Amino acid sequence: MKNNYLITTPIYYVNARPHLGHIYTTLLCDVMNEYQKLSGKNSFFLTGVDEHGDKIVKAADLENSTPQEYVNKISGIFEETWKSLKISNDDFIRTTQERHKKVVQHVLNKLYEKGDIYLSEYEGTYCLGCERYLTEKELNEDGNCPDHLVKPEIIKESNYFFKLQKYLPIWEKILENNPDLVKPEQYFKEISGTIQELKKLGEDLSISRPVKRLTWGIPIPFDKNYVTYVWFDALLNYISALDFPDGEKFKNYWPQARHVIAKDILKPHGIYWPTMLLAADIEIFQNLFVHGYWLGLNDVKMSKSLQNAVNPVDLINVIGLDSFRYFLMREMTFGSDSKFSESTLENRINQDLANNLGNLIQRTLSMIKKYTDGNIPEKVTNPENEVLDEIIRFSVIRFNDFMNTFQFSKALESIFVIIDKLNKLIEENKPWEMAKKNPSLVPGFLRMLLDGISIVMLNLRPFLRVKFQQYSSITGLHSEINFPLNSNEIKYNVQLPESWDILFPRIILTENEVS
Ligand code: ME8
Repeated sequence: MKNNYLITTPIYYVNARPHLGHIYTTLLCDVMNEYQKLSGKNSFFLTGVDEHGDKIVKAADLENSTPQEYVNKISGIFEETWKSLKISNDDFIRTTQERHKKVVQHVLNKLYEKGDIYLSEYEGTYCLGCERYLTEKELNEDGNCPDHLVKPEIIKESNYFFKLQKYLPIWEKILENNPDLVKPEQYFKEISGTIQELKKLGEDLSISRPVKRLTWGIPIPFDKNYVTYVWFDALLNYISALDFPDGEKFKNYWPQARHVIAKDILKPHGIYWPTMLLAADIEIFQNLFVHGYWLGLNDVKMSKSLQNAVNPVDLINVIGLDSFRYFLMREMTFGSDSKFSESTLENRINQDLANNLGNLIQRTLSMIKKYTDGNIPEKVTNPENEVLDEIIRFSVIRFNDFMNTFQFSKALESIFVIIDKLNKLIEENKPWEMAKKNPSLVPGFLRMLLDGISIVMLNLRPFLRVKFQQYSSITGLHSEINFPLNSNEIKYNVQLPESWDILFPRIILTENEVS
């Protein structure tokens, strides 16, 4: 069981096409999935779409479609996008699927029978964008939702309520005993703070909507006048996709669940979901990993509703998928916000990939071509080698520590320490002069560089899938090596080919190339 790993993205609303924010979270999970697989885990990667709620009905109306026609169309676009980005998800859950509805109704019945759901009246400020009531404290100084920048509606109605208050103290205790459950720490603190606020307010969670206001939802099984509140419905995707309650997937993967979200949906995941799990007698997830926002113009969270979202497909066509993946993973420090601009993208790719890594590879392969006639030299041991081995050993340990906690930016930085050292070794040892003064040392020196590069490329596999394949087909590097890497396993075919394409060309992004 410990060898299993479940990774989930949020299920995205289908009121618009995927934008950079959705793509980021999905790529992040894809990189982790790949990393876990390379580390010998049975990793299951779940993503999907959230198809119910007011927002979807409004979006369908605008297109003169029925909600079902509309969600079929946009869900299809999400699936196609993941295919075109080579995302290796194992399942794609849609909340309109029967398998999902069945589980939502099962859980609702269970909680109702247990007495954890009751009918009551409520009045509050409701943000349609967030699909939840916001407390006064959550509004900005203009009284608007801070994410959607619109005034929430005042809504008063009878609804079914889930006894949130009953489970808050239990959840609080669990958090106290598991300080690593929510990462990074600032979000752990935020959840602890929200628990205190909610306890003070003393309110439970409304989990239904009257059909006279909304029909596009999962019917409440014990009252046909209501449908299920979209968050109560959506959060259950994480177990309905695993065939809860009796499915093998649920038994095998749920105990190893890791959820990845951005901070916009911290409250539903950090408060509603765990209390729902507690009420349903289901084990709490292992971790909740929370990232920040990609910011667009004027440093505002990128989102389709604000019309400031980047269309990444155009960019990817220009710079390639691997470079794009690398940029997103390197640029955003996990947990913090990041600004997206074409100039940062261009600089990052040219600096890190073209100049540092790309040149290192190109120079080393060209020297092997020149000084050993393209034959991969034999390995020798020398003092330089030992220093480099120590740097590699240290960097790789750091890489793995950072990878396991989603700190991909720092993980990549650790690998670039090796790249910098290899570049420095070339500058200091000047193999072109060595070839004149001490030619017998050249092959061993080049082999040392090549092995260093191979370790770099093997570690970068979860980020640079296509480039790694290209590198291993040039060098004949045997690629069936899992994490943790053992440098003794590094083996090559004997000869470099006559020529090869440059792995990391410089990119130029002009106004004309990207719309
Ligand atoms: O909230 N920066 O769906 P959603 C970074 N259906 N990530 C971003 C982002 C940005 N500017 N914008 C969006 C929902 N995201 C619910 C979820 S889960 C049971 C239900 C990413 O379409 C990020 O992962 O609004 C964020 O949490 C998610 O998209 C919200 O997607």
